[in-house]
Amino acid sequence: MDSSWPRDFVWGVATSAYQIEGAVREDGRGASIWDTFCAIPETIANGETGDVAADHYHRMPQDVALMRELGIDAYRFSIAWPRIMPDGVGAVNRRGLDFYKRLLERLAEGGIAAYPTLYHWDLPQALQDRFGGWAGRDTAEAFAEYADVVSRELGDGVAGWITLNEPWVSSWLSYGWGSHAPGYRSMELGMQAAHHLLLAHGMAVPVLRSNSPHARVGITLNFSPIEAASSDPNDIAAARAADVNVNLWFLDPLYRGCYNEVLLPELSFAKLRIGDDDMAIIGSKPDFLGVNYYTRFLLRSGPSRHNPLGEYVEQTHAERTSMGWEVYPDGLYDTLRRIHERYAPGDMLITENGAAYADIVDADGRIRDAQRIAYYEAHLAQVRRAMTEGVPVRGYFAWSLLDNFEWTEGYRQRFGLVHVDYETQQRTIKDSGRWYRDAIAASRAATSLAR
Ligand code: IFM
Repeated sequence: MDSSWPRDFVWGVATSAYQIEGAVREDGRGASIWDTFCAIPETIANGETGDVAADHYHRMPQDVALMRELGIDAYRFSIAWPRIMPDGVGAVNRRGLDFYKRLLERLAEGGIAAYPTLYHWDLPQALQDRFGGWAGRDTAEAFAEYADVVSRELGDGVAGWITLNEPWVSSWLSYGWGSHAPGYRSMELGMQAAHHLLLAHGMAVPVLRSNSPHARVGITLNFSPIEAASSDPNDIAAARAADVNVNLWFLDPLYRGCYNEVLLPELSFAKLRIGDDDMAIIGSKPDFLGVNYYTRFLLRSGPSRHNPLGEYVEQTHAERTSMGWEVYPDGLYDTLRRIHERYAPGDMLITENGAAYADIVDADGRIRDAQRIAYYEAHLAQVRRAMTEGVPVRGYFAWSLLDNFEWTEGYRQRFGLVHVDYETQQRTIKDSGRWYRDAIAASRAATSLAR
């Protein structure tokens, strides 16, 4: 890998609470919508849940030690809202806060900068029951209250706050397609949930800035180039609408103060409830934009059982990860250029990028995951290419530190740089983890030589 990275480039790893913590009924944590969703039969592969996950809640010191072994600069994790406020609003659970205080202390001891995400999809069930979750405006108000509590208590130890992770997933996919918790299937609700998530972000930004003045504040969005599967005008139109929905829906209000006028068929802005000041609240610019990138999609128009935008078709002969996602590193470069040219958001962080493969533990205990190394090498080369052309990417967080609960895919998809044996909870650094460690070390050595 090219080792000429800027001296202050941030090398990190990322995780999220529900995917690794487990301990869902411990120390006063309330229920989340993912606990409820996982309990619905045939929703999650093999009927799995996040009840135990990678048991990080009990193994946090060991996991921070692993981060130190990898030599990372920064750790992106998420805070479980139901641990802090079991009812979503009101009473604060000290034991939940203490867990994250201990985590921040360990990170500080190891010289690792903390990048907590406030919302990575585990909404307190109480807010779903009371307000309809993100379909209700009150959930945005509740989020601002939660952001206030957390940033007052933890703000000193944080380098960068991320308000939301991939709001496209927690709105359109969760309320529109029904694929994620809470599992609703109404595109109107998806649009309303998306708006309330943006509003929640906008309300939280000034709160975080005031309680945690040394930290930077950002938001993380997911991006995937979406191309028409053929030159058929219907496919082209479907891909255009899907591209706006997936890639631009959140950027337009954040950086231009309005929604994109290209809507999905059968939706109308007339049905969207927007308060008078909402767009101004949403438009208070974040300090950085978090970019999550994995793959691209080819879309054919027409009905699909799983996807209201059309039907995703496979690119023939393409290399794929075990998620079935095409390995398409150029898409990361294209995405970064496009965002930079269209919105000029300033600093960007790659807050997730990585690949799931069916890892094999060899007889000697090693995991020789050469494909994952190749994935990282190819994608980092595209990040570097974009940077060389002036796109201000300031850091990169590999997804993920550990194998973890991959939502509806359960534990069968392994994204970690570190292998987790779920029977014993034993951690083993994969070859990709060693490669990442060496790549970080090489980039540091190159910059110190250049000084
Ligand atoms: O595991 C997820 C993560 O929670 C959000 N971004 C995509 C990852 C891989 O699917």
